[in-house]
Amino acid sequence: MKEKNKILLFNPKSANSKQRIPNSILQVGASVFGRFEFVFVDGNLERDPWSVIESYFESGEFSYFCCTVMPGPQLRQAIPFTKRIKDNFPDSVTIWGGYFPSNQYKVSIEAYYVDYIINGPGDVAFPSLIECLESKNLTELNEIKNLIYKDENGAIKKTAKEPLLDQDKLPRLPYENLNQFYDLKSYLHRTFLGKKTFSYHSSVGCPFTCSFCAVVPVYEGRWKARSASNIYKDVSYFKDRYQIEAIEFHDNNFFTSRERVVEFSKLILDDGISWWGEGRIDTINKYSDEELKLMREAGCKMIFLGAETGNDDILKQMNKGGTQTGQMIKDFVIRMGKADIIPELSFVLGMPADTPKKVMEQIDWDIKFIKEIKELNPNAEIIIYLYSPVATEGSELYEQIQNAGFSFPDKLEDWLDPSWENFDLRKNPLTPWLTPAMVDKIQNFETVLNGYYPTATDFRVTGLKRSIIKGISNFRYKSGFYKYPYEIKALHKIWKYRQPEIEGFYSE
Ligand code: B12
Ligand code: SF4
Repeated sequence: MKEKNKILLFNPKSANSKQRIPNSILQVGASVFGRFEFVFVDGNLERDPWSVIESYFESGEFSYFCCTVMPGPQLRQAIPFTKRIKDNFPDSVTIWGGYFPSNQYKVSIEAYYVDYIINGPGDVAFPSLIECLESKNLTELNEIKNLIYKDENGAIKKTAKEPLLDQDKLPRLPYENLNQFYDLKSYLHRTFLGKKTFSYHSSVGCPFTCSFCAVVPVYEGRWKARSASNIYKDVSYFKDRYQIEAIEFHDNNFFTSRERVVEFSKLILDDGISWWGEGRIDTINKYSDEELKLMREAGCKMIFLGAETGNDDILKQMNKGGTQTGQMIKDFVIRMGKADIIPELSFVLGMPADTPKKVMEQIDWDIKFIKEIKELNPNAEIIIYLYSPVATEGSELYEQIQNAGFSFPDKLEDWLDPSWENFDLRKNPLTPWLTPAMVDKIQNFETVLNGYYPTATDFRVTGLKRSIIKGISNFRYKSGFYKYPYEIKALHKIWKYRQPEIEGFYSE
């Protein structure tokens, strides 16, 4: 009889083009490499992933359907496929991991078709769970850290969190193994940074506890990183084997340790590789001008930064920790201009306030601030999100949003509703304090802004097209008349203006 303990690791579709290496399932694969047999199915590269999954399970060799889940579009495959597995192969075990089930764990584990959730890092939790299930000794489940499950009485159990592991001691990602399923070259795309861009995740968590951020409930202000020399080893492997020209670092906060960034910059200085990462303004503002210069010479072309707002009171309310102020954002974009590194600033508009008038005033204030930033550094890229609350229970902001009448769906399938998907994309808030007029104002301003300042990183809108859009948006931008910007929208549509806030990072 065939052994029936194989594992299927599934990455639901999250991108229509420029698919990235599915680091989440790759790292989960690393954790069981050599111990259990596993296969990868990448929804980003399969035309019909369900038929691939089904044929694996029909072979009778698979027991474990394991799925990584981010909020938003990934749910479109994660939910129905997991349900079908449970319905069609009732003996199978379904395991979810990633930010969605870690944060929305109640609604996820309540679904009859999700058996287990790995809450945060799965490097030890996942192999321990499989071993426990294989040994059929379920009494030991509660000793596995980072696990969420229902006990025999149907009560939800959330086990203790494991301390973050030494990232240098984790097993190497099984790239060659993934390559047997999907040619690694299909993950190395042309971006603003270079012809073949490699995606890498070099640290876990974040030392800050911003009240609106999904990383906080999972990592609780902890951060641990791979050393610069270890990152460089992997980069060199991809440079030698695949001639990569660029890297996008997927860390929540790549620049947390200045020493690590400086050391990495020195290592990669002569490789001619461009790179991008996410950081905090108040952290990077502590870097010296020489260090910024070194980073730029070493290939750091652009940094994504959560500016959120220039209003110091709201910054406090967001509990960003650290020392960021509106003035610091202004000083910082000037420094970045001098260092020739593009600051990509994300703003969150539409925070709750006591009265609708105050909400609107704050929106107007933020719009004015963003315009000032653009004047100080026209190359600064601006990304505007509508505030979508994350349930960081216990925070003041969480109480405020609950009091304002907001709540998440109480059934997993309800997350498939288009309005919730848009909520995850931070495009259509279901937040009761934002009126349609407010949402329109923010979105219309964004259209006019993108018209007046076409994004520097979009290689599809260049030359004459750029000047035309800019010319047409000029009056609106300067006069503050943002309503009904249909003519700009039409041009963006024709020339396929990208939306970095939906499509992912700068470099789509
Ligand atoms: C790469 C990435 C993407 C890629 C696609 C990734 C893919 N899978 O194909 C793209 C750019 C398409 C993307 C899009 C979006 N993303 Co995204 N993305 C990331 C990013 C930067 C890295 C993910 C990653 O590879 N991590 C590396 C791996 C190793 O870490 P990990 O996923 O945490 O995995 C570990 C554990 O979580 C666990 N685990 C994870 N999955 C599984 C599965 C199983 C079975 C098990 C056992 C364990 C397990 O074990 C792993 C190893 O320890 C994360 C932030 C981050 N740093 O993680 C955001 C992040 C996940 N994305 C996020 C969001 C919101 C989105 C969007 C929905 C919206 C947006 N505005 O960006 C869009 C959706 C658009 C779309 N079309 O789908 C948020 C989620 C927030 C939340 N509320 O939960 C994050 C956390 C960013 C953030 N800080 O806001 N994303
Ligand atoms: S600094 Fe960024 S990643 Fe860290 S908690 Fe704040 S928003 Fe989240």
